[in-house]
Amino acid sequence: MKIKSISALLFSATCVLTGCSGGNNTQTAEITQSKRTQLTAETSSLLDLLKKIPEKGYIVGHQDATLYGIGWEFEQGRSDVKSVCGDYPAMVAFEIGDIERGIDKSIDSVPFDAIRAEAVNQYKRGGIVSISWHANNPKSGSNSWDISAGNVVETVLPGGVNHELLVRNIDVVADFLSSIKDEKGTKVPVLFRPWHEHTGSWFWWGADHCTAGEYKALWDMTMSRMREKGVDNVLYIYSSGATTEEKYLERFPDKDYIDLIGFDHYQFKDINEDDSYLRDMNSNLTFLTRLSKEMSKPMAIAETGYEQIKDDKWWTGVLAPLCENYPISYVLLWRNAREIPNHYYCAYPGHNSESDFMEFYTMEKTIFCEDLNNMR
Ligand code: BMA
Repeated sequence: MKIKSISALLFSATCVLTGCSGGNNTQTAEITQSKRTQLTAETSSLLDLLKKIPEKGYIVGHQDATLYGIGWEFEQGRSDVKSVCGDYPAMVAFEIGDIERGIDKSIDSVPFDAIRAEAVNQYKRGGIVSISWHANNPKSGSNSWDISAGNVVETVLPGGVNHELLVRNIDVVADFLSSIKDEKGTKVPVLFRPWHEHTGSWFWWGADHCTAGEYKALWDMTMSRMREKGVDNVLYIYSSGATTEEKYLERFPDKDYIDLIGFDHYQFKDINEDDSYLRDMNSNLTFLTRLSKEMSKPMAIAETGYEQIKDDKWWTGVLAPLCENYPISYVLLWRNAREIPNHYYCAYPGHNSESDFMEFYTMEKTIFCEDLNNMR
């Protein structure tokens, strides 16, 4: 049991989408509803919760936390985070790349049925679920990192030769998101993060491979499909790579589509030799803090980590000070791959940073699953 003094917060489920921000709420809600499906009550409450989180601290999330970890996979109830500190991450995130191929397993060799089941388990234990989609390249048929086919985005927009194919792929994603339900039939609210890291150019939807207008149109077609499919249990995250405010805003889609704003960024080198991680994080978090207030949208570090965590005090020495300085709702740590040597981002039993992770866990501001339940 974690010793923390989190008092209960009252979370109102009355605000729908942008409705909590003051100003002309009625008008905002009308505009929003014309472009979005009305959210389920649970999904609307989740957005309200995410808005209030920074008053108490920040949620700690881990990619694929309950599916596999270092030296294990698919063991009911297991998670590297839990093995270290005794509790689950308050957010468990999943990846559905390859779902559009109509096959059983994801790009990371995880059965989609297991993703659905673990998303439901996370919801039932009072946690939050996030999903990313490394969409395959519809022009080449290869994966999202295939940037050899030139401008693919223009070919998937209405009138383009690959339009029907991407529509079909989005429909598959929409059906999967809608299918995540508990035993009572309640749809599990999901934070969905498509078309991410687009300010970089490593994905076919990245900055060098399409214009800002085409990127925004990609969101238009995605959202119009989601609406036509009646997807009502999803909040959408706009998440760039580390960038400038100007570039962040240049490709920002219609604001009514976006519920949370964030960015993805990783540490690659020892902070004492190269402090660019800290500088990039601070500059991105600074402009996001301003945008978050202006847009009334919660903000997040949507992916981060230091592969292998080659710093025994990284949790309390690097990550926590960054997260505490800005009103983020959550930070998501990338996966502890069981199939790629040394591709891990979270402490596990026996890792050098284990005791520091434990300290991180007991910090006042970090919110794990039990903390989140105490706040509801
Ligand atoms: C990347 C790596 C890959 C993985 C992909 C999607 O960052 O972890 O191994 O396939 O994410 O989860």
